[in-house]
Amino acid sequence: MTMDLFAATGEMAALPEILVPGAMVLRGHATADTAAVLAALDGVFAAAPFRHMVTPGGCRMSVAMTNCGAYGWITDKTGYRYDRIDPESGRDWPPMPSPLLRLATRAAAQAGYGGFVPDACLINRYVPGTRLSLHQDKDEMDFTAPIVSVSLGLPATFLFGGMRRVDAAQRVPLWHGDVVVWGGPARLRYHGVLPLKAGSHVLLGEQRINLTFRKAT
Ligand code: MD3
Ligand code: FE
Repeated sequence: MTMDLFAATGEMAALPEILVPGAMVLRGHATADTAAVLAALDGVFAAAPFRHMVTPGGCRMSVAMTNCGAYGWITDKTGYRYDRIDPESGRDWPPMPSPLLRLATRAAAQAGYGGFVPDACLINRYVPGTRLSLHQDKDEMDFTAPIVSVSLGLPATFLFGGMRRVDAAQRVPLWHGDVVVWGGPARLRYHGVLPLKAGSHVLLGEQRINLTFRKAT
C-alpha cells in the first residue's frame, strides 16, 4: 500500500527560508488561518477604518493603514509614533483578535522567538500601484523583539536592503499566507515594497493586506 503522507492538508510545509541572519520566511504559514483572520479583521475594520496618513513631510501615504492592539502606529505632520488612541475616532484601537495574536506568537516561536507578545498590529492595505518606499522600523522601544509580518491577498515584491538606505536591496516575492519574522541583526534593515501589480485574488480581490505584529513598548 502506498501512503499519501500529505493527504491530510493537501500541501507540504516548506522549510523555513533564511533571507539573511535573523530574517526567516515561513511560506504559507498563515494559509490555514485565512478564514479566521479575515473574519476577525472585519471587526477591526468596522471599528477603525483604513485611512491614508500624512508623513511629517506633508505627503499622503499611498498605503492605507489602520491598527489593532493596545498601541497603534501613526504618522502626522508632527512625526511618527505609537499611540493608544486612534486619532480618527478619539478612542482606543480595537483589541488584537485572538486568532491574530495566536498566529503571530506561533510564527515567532517557530522562528526562535518564544515569548514574543506583540502589543501592536499595524495593518497596511495596498491596491495596484501602491508602494512603500525604503525605510527602517525604529519607532519601537525594544529592538530585541522581532517583527512578524503576514501577507494576504495579491502577491508583492518585497525589497530587503541593508543597514544604510543606499545598500543594495534583494527582491523577495511574498504571497498570500506567507509569514516573515524579522529579528536580531535583520531588525533594523531598510526595507520597502515595490508598486503592487494589478490582479485579483480569489478571496481578497484587487488588494494586498499586510499585518505587522510589533512590540511597541
Ligand atoms: C524588515 N510593511 O509596515 S512587511 C511596515 O509589506 C512595512 O506592508 C511592509 O514595512 C508591508 O513597516 C513590509 C515586512 C517587514 C516589516 C518590518 C520589518 C520587514 C521588516 C522590520 C525590519 C526589517
Ligand atoms: Fe517597515
